[in-house]
Amino acid sequence: MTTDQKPLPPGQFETLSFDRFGLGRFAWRFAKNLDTVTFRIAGDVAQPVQVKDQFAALPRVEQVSDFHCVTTWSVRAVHWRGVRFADFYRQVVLPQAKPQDGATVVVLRGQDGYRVSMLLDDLLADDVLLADTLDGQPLGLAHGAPLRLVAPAHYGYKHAKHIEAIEFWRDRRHYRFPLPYPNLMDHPRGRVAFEERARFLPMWIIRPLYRFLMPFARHKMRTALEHWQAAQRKH
Ligand SMILES: Nc1nc2c(c(=O)[nH]1)N[C@H]1C(S)=C(S)[C@@H](COP(=O)(O)O)O[C@H]1N2
Ligand SMILES: [Mo]
Repeated sequence: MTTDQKPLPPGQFETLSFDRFGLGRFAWRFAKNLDTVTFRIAGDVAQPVQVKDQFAALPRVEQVSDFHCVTTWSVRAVHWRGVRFADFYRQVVLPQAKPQDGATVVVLRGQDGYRVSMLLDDLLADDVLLADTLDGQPLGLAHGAPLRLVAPAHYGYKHAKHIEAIEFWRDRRHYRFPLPYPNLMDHPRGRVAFEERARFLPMWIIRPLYRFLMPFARHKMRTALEHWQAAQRKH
């Protein structure tokens, strides 16, 4: 088990509860498949692959890591279980999908329509997981069931939840951060240590702006989750 306990990075404050969070426009879009890990590998690959049993065969790891949202809240010591992205890449993507040379822009898509890009090199780091378990429990709707990305060195918005596709592209043409948030609110890497919160915008605008917007997004996510939970109880 790897443990990763560091002082809070620049511009972050600690929150004690780990809540459902995300872009407001996805609050009311609920993933339908919460139980079965299955997703496509696509993009500039020789052979698109639907992953299912291959995933269950990969080695599993546990990890405790801090979680940092770009809107300035952090949760310490989150306990995940899953598969290292690097193992998935080497044991499934390379031999089965056979990405073309230079297919290093990775786009992760969620069942709710969310999408985000990461650089392949960043995903191959030791602490990047495709996680299906949080605190010993399946992820649930709040935290990205059935499978989500965990990349502790990167802001939370890179941690795609409800993964339904992972694409490997040779360029960024196939990717647009979800509207109405233009690509300038995204950063190709989004590293926490370097405050890569956004491109172009200066930190003295972006930090207070995000901190101001955060409670509205959190409230919207919580209301939607409570609504979804009430509907589940009726069925
Ligand atoms: N599918 C999907 N993944 C997503 C999001 C989303 O709205 N939809 N929001 C991102 C953001 S901004 C954050 S901070 C984290 C929140 O993870 P949590 O809900 O487990 O707290 O999920 C990220 N992944
Ligand atoms: Mo976030």
